Amino acid sequence: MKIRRREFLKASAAVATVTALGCGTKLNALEKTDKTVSPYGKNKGEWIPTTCQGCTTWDPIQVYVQNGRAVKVRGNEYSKMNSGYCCARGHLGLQQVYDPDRVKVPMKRTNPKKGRFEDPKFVPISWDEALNTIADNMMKLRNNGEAHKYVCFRGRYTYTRDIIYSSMTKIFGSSNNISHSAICAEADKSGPFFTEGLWDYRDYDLTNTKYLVCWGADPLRSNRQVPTAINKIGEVMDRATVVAVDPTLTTIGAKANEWMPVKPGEDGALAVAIAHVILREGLWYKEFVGDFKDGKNRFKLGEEVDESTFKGNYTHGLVKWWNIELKDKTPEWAERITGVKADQIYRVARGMGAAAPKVAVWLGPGAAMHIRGTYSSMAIHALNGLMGSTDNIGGPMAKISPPYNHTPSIKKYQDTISKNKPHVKIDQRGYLKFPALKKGKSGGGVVTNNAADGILQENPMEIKMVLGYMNNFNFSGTEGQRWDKALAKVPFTVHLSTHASEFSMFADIVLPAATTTFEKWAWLKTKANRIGTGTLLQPVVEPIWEAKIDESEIPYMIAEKLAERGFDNLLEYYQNEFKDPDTGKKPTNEREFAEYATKYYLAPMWQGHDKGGDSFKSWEEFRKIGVWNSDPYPYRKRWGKFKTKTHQFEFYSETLKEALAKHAKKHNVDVNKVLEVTNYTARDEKAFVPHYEEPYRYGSKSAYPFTFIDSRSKLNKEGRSANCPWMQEFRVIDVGDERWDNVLKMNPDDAKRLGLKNGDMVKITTVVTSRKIKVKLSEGVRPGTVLSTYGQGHTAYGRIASKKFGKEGFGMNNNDLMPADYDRLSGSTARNGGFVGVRIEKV
Ligand SMILES: Nc1nc2c(c(=O)[nH]1)N[C@H]1C(S)=C(S)[C@@H](COP(=O)(O)OP(=O)(O)OC[C@H]3O[C@@H](n4cnc5c(=O)[nH]c(N)nc54)[C@H](O)[C@@H]3O)O[C@H]1N2
Ligand SMILES: Nc1nc2c(c(=O)[nH]1)N[C@H]1C(S)=C(S)[C@@H](COP(=O)(O)OP(=O)(O)OC[C@H]3O[C@@H](n4cnc5c(=O)[nH]c(N)nc54)[C@H](O)[C@@H]3O)O[C@H]1N2
Ligand SMILES: [Mo]
Repeated sequence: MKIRRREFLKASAAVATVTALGCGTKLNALEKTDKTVSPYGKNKGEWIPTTCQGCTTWDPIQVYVQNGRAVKVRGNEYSKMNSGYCCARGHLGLQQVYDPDRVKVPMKRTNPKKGRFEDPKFVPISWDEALNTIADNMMKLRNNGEAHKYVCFRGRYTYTRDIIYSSMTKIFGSSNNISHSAICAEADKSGPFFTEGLWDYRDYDLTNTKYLVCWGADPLRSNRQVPTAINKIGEVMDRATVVAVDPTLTTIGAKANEWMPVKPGEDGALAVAIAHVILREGLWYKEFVGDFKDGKNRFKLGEEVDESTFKGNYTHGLVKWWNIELKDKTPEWAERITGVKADQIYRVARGMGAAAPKVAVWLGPGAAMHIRGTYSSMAIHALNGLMGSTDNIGGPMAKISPPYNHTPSIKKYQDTISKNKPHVKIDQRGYLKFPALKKGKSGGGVVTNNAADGILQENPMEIKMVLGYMNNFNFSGTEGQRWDKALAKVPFTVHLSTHASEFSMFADIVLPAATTTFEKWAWLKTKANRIGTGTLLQPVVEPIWEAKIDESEIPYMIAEKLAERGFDNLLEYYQNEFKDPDTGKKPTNEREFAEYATKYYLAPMWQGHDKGGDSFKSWEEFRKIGVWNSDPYPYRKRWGKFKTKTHQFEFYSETLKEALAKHAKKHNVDVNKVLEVTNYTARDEKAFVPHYEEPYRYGSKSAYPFTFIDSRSKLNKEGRSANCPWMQEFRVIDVGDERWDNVLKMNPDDAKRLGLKNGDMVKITTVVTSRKIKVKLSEGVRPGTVLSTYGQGHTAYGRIASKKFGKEGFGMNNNDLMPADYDRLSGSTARNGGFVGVRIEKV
């Protein structure tokens, strides 16, 4: 392993040729700066604020820049949401921006054949040729009445996203803007929404919590406030009890007072058993939940309770929930299902009750992103309702939004094509099978991963042009093979990317995108520590080679080319609506546009607002600080004002009931029919309360005896860090993982039974396909399960990520093995919850 690494470092330092794209031209991205820059510490430099996008913490950071070169990263000292820290992923950014394998100039495909292992035979072209080709293709669609056959795919993004994603798509004449959100973590939001009307990730009051339950999330590794969690965990451990609910040993699990190694997908059973104990033992937080009118607890094993005896305070439907679901759900029952011991369930439930309301149940996608995930998500989050901890001291809470300008209306710029575009989307959201009930609306959410099937089926329309940015769906979506087929079918695809990733390999044109964080104008909203922030991204270095900003410069340049061809609505919109807020000047080129647009969105932060928190005198001042902090979130802000149907915390979800009824009515069926075609087991009233559903599983237990677990690395920047040597070198910081490799972790007891030892190669098979991978024995996975950390198995991206570019990567991409299916109530792609059965054979 070491030899290979040394060889690589030597090779990449000497000459960086753009072999990644098969272009053959010699371009050395590092040449100029390497000669002029002294090592960090000797030369005077400057700390410039920007924002890390290594994960969804969106950490305000600073980059140390010497002679135009970024050399060091740290947390932004002015940020109150991260306590001035950043994590390991922040540092990896340096190897992304200076990666010799970056796409450096626009590229054109010369091999018309498209396939995963088909060499695109990219050749470099000028920006002018690239943009002319794109504009010609777009105008052809418009002229043929086919503008709606254009689709924009968005992966990771910032809040300047609407410029390319929404406004450009819609003004052009298509409804097809498809985000990555449903391969991310939508089911993590659906539980909080159907209980308390919050379609969002929560903040957690770690400074005051006395009982922290990390459920299918590892806040020290991933989720959305990593630096704060790392910074605070010491004092949390001193003050609070910490519980990890995860079938694998995570970092938080290793530190926790209790590890509940739940069987994958059985979380609902654990949650309702905890709720059962809390109710039977009268441990709920009365001030929030309410109480029996005479103060006498009637929750007795197996007994129905008369609803009229209970009065809810800020909650609705507690007795209904008991009667419909909880009354028989004892810890002993749950032990048989979850594999977690009954006495541990009692202990945790009682501990939570004693700490209430300072209890934070930190729900993550691990417990929610599976085929019946919305109900797990509801059951787990409902515990925050019982504890009265939601929006309360020591608990989970909503956020304060920073002051900002909204995206300007496109109305004035819409011609008849734009106005009359069909309002159906290629991901089939809102179809009977895909309720995707974001914020309670049928088809309100995205079904990202199903867009591949939509394209293949030409339903609801044929797709003739794809523009994707910062996305890599044939790598990041389960059963990505479908994306390969879909993309091979699309006649014209453009990818805005820093690297020749798996998606780029299907593109007709690849445009060199500016690296987020380092080369980009944009902004983000984040939260942690009860502080909402608005945080700036600015170019801390000049773009490498010919890179341009995906969410501002490139759409502007496309708009110019469309205007040359007689369609100037988009350019007019960009120029009239994104003037410099300081001078009122219209942008005259893409660079000005990128800065003005960012200034425009952030103007209230530096021009004045009445939101409390920080204020700045000028744009220049804001650029130096880089982050706006709110005042602390006021506790109990939403009590009595939840955005549910009853404005209460709903243990019986009137909100879900209404949403399901509307979706059913739209399709002339009843709610039970919806539940049947969407693969949930609940019928009738049960569908409206948080409850346990047996996990849906692909592959019988006899043919596929193991359950597959997908987890993420501390060093994953979603799918974007595998080409960084540091990511490969330090992989050992994830429990059981190996450097420069990808291993299948297996419990030693199972390995013994199969006669396997460390390093043996096995064939792993699911209902989709087989792969070969090395086995690693690890006590950190429960017997009966196997685990592979997501992020390896790139066949493209660069010379590090893919061991042999265009051919094979380290180990396997988990998504190749996992069947594409969904938690259809939220539209989410299933990747957790043990829905994939696997067979392991020695090879
Ligand atoms: N099995 C499995 N699958 C997963 C996950 C998992 O845990 N397990 N995680 C899921 C989650 S939570 C998410 S959010 C999605 C993310 O999935 P996607 O939204 O598809 O994002 P990435 O996989 O990070 O790929 C982004 C692509 O953008 C390009 N790129 C990289 N850096 C930049 C840049 O700075 N600018 C631009 N314009 N382009 C860039 C590269 O081509 C890169 O491949 O993946 C999901 N997929
Ligand atoms: N290091 C790092 N941090 C990140 C990202 C990243 O790529 N890298 N990406 C960001 C993004 S986009 C997202 S969406 C978040 C997601 O971040 P998290 O909320 O932390 O989610 P995952 O990292 O996917 O972790 C899922 C956990 O669930 C466990 N799990 C799997 N199946 C089950 C189950 O059935 N029940 C239970 N209880 N647990 C199960 C897995 O073992 C794993 O530990 O992280 C963000 N932060
Ligand atoms: Mo995500």
